[in-house]
Amino acid sequence: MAMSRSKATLKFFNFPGIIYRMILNAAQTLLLTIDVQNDFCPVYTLAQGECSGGALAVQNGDEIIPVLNVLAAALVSKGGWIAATQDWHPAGHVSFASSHSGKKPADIIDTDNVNGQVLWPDHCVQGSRGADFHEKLDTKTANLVIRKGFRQNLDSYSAFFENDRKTSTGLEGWIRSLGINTVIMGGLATDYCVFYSAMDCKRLGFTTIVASDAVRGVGIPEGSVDNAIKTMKDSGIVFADSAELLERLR
Ligand code: VGL
Ligand code: ZN
Repeated sequence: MAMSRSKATLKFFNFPGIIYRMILNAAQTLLLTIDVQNDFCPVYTLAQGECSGGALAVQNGDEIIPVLNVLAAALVSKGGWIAATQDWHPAGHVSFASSHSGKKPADIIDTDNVNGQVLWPDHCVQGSRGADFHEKLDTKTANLVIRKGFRQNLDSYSAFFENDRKTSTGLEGWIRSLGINTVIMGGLATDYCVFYSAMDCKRLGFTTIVASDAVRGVGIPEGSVDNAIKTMKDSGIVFADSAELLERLR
């Protein structure tokens, strides 16, 4: 038991200097929960008590919710910060395959604003049940909800910048004005919204940590989850599981 614990530590805090020293000062730390919405989860409850499957369900996506709730509770109790993003598209959004004749989900097109836009099934339509946060996610503790992808002709994966890579969501300013310097990320999906958010976060100069047991991936195209994880680690983004993070939180 003790052995596997220290192995996990070595595996996740594999950057020189960080492994022994990393302490998370709650007052300067944000938990950023990415897109834990019904449409990204395999099953969700409708208002009438019936169930539906998410339009763009990530396999086992709902398994991360209890992990995120525990992290959020711990962080809040120590004076930390919580923000949650919500994918929030108008009907007929540019990222929907149904908006382009002859196209199907997973096809890739060039749009006015973005080359290489992946097309998706209709999902997270503004005001729909699918766009709601999953009912098990504790959103009471969220200090900020940030919506993205609400422009008709522009998609957004990252919590910081839309897919033209220029249009800000405002999150960076909010973080800086509160003196936050460390962002712990979890949510959906590892290879899209978590990936782009984490890469922007790191590039903006914040210490960026992915809660490794609080993310799940889409896997389109094949290999995208492994590629995303490798690119994040190569960029200096830290991967740590929630147990490790809880231990390091002050
Ligand atoms: C996402 C595809 C389309 C995500 C959002 O949250 O990762 N993926 N829109
Ligand atoms: Zn979307």
